[in-house]
Amino acid sequence: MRYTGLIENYRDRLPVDDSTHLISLGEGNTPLIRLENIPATLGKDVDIYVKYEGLNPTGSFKDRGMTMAVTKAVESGSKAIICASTGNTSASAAAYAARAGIKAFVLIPEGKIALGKLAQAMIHGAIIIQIKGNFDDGMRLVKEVADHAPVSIVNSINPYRLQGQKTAAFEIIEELGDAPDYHCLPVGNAGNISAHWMGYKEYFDDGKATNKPKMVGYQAAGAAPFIKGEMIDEPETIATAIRIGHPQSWDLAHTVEKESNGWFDALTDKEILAAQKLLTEKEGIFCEPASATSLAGAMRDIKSGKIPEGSKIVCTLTGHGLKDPDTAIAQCKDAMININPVMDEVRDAILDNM
Ligand code: AN7
Repeated sequence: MRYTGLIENYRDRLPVDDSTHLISLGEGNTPLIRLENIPATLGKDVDIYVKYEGLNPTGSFKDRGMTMAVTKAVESGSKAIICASTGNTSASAAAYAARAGIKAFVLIPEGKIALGKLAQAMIHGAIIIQIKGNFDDGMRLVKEVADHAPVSIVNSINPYRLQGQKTAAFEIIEELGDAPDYHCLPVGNAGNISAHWMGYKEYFDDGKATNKPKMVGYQAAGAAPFIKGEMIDEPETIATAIRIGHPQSWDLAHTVEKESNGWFDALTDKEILAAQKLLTEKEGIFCEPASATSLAGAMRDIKSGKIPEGSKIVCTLTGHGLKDPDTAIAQCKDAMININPVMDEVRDAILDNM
């Protein structure tokens, strides 16, 4: 049967009924790829899977939440949606609004969103409002303006977003036959880690899994309020997707940490970029910098033994590498060979590099 998106697939577990008109682009059903080469480089006996959310329609996990949020916005008669975004939410909101035939307003931090995401928001026809401030400023403004203009907020404070995003946990349990031992995610607003935990608990409670994973959230060191234990006013990281100092799901995420016996930790930009490159070079999988935070953290905790040998680990790769071509190219300065258009020079280029 033709796959037609996660709402249709998990209709009984989501807040829709037969009369709901679904706004879908075929999101969800993303590959769970077992890493074949990286575990050996760690010298540890572990099973690592990456959930490649970059293969959603707009290239990030946000589509899981956006299909629900926009479906419900349209159902309630809304003609416009609004969000603050570090990039991916704006790309997703723009696409689903286009699909639904409604308007999208997106507030983005000036100069701080990756090129691919900006291109998406622009080409789908969103109204882009650049602010001289960061994501947290944008989020504050979105909450304020929603009381003064006829717009539906589609940030993850919209509960339908987390409902859609919980389906990633369902897919993982179905593929593995049970829940993993550890689930590692990059954390910004902490909506996604909270949504995954909802999904794991729901399947566990219904007897579809015999265990629940420890949830591990990794942040960028310059934007790590969960590690600092308080909000941060000037977050900074090359992983612009998670350049967030005032997480919206602060309380939810702390509950997840406690209930799952998980933890939060932080990675430097250098560690994040190294993990992104390792994944591309050793496994052929290209994710954006923020996404690599999950793998960078898992690798560190596997090496130290905090995640023990014999564990089954899932790392969510939240967004596609093509979202941020500038950062990728900047990591590969020496990768090109320039020649004249003659066979000898091509041959030499090959033989010199075998
Ligand atoms: C690639 O687009 O917040 O912890 O405005 O784009 O659920 O916030 C993006 C977040 C991880 C963090 N990885 O997820 C936005 C936005 C990528 C992301 C996160 C984001 P949450």
